[in-house]
Amino acid sequence: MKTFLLFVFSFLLLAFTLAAQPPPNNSDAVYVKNNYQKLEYQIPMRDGKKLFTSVYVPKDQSKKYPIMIDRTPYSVAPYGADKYRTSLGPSPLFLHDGYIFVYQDVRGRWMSEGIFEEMTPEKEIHKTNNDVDEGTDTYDTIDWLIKNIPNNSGKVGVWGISYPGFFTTASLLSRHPALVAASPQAPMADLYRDDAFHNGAFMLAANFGFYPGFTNRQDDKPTQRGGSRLDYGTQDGYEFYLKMGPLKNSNDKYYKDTIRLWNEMLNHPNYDQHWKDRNVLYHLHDIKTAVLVTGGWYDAEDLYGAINTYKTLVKNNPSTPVYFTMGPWVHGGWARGPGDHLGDIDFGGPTGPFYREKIEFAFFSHYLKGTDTNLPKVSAFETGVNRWKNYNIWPPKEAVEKNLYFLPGGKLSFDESKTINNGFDEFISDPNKPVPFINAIDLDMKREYMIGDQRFAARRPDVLTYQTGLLDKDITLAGNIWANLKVSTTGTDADWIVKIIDVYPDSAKNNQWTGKDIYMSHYEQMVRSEAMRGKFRNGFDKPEPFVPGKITPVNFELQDVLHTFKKGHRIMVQVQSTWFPLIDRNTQRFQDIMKAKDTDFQKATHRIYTSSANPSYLKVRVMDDSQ
Ligand code: PG9
Repeated sequence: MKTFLLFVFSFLLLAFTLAAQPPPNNSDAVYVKNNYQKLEYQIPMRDGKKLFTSVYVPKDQSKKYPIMIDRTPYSVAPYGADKYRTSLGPSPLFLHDGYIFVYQDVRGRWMSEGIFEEMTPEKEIHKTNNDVDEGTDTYDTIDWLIKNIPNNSGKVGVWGISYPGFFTTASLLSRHPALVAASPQAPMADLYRDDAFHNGAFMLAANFGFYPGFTNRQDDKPTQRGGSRLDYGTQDGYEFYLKMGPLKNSNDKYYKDTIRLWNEMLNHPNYDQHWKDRNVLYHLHDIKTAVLVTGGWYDAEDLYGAINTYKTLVKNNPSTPVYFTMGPWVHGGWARGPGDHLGDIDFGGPTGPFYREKIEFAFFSHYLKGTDTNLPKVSAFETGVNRWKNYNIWPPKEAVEKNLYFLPGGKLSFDESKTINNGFDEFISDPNKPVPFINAIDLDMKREYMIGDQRFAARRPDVLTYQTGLLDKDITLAGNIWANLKVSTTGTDADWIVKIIDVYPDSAKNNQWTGKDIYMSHYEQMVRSEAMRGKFRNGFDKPEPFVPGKITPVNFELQDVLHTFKKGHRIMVQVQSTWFPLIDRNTQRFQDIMKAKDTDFQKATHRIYTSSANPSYLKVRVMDDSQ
């Protein structure tokens, strides 16, 4: 017994000693504690709701500091004035340069009062104090901070990545005069086209996995309790979602209608008012704040948001300074780490530190502290050749629109004359044997799918492949891409997935990041990919059936690229009709797929036409020095 008590005492002594020690040897964490004081407030909004706000003020009170705000639905933890974050600001450069850092739980999330609404609909007209949205909450927050936090310079910046990126974009709608700089990064812009659906196809794995963790609260009661994660019972997402069957089983078998935001996805498969209310792009006018929009070419979540937030701001606010950075990054990949590769692909060196210092830090220092800058309006990383390019506008005006035609025999050419009469290719699409979206076992939306080798798909009979001959010079695509297909199906609905691929020469050598048993020789690297649910071809708010066998145009946009296909490479396009479990399966019948039953899923024979009368092609923007 004595031995046991001695053991317990020793264990407790060790545990106490460890807990009392300063944070692990993270110099930033130590710097935060030594140089900043943490304060916590419940800031009152105009409708009386209070938002929980952590404020970190420099201990050196000999000068004034700008305020940097991050408004988030993901918690401002750690809670408690004696518990500190281990770093502050978009990067440690800000921490060491000295700012007042403000972190706020947005309305309805974690320790803030109110009810959370997905991508809070913007009201535009605010008649009473109850007409609140993210613009008014940001206005009230900034106004309170300026008046109550000592030693602030009266200048405010806002930044955020992903959902906080949306709240940053929404902060612009406060139009508060102190808000001089904002950086929405990977911002959701139109939830229907960002995280929820892609041209009407539902982003299954990403959303099914996201909402239980996000749903730690569905009422007006502040809490520090976190969300949950479903025990899938397997690591094989393809198998799990195939076994789950129709989407209605997500509630019948797992969520039991307990997750409001998940049900909002299932109940709104078309682009209806629910989604139009959650498109902040409609409101980006009369903006005076300088903006730096940041995104990643390989962002699987909010690529649409970054590109279209930039394009909309520039279009609607011609005299406002709007900057744009697109790097070879996954969702939020610029915020930390080297950013020197993704999957098997080498970017020729670190890209993250360059962005954090020469773009992001330079932007905020200029507008908040008056430092000089010669920051170009657009900084875009050119993949394929791994170099940064600067432009005045995106996409660059030099890029010329050209068509890449799908030709018989699996050929691809800029030369339309090569199309022939009555050309078409066909395949049988079976939703019960869907094409995997990645050649890997994973439960979620494994982000490497955006750049991975596509040979696993090319060799399936339900994937059509078209490719150019060996390029005799570099071809650079700069800007968005449109798929213009002529199709037919024996069904009454179909999904069309188009993938643009950079085919390496057989002589290509492995690099330091090439995975085990992978060969870069003849590697088929994904450059850009997108899905289109065919029934939405004439509008996401007006689904229409296909007439079986009738040749029908299906045109849709793929997100922008800046990619060079080098001399000796080939350009490849793959077309398929399932992409699982990245997107849900189409029953290939005209119906509300969210309410489908097992027996609704049917095989269908799909055709892509490659004839002179019904050409299928990609419309791309080619940089004139590479034509
Ligand atoms: N892209 C993240 C997200 C995923 C799913 C739903 C809503 C948002 C994010 O923006 O945080």
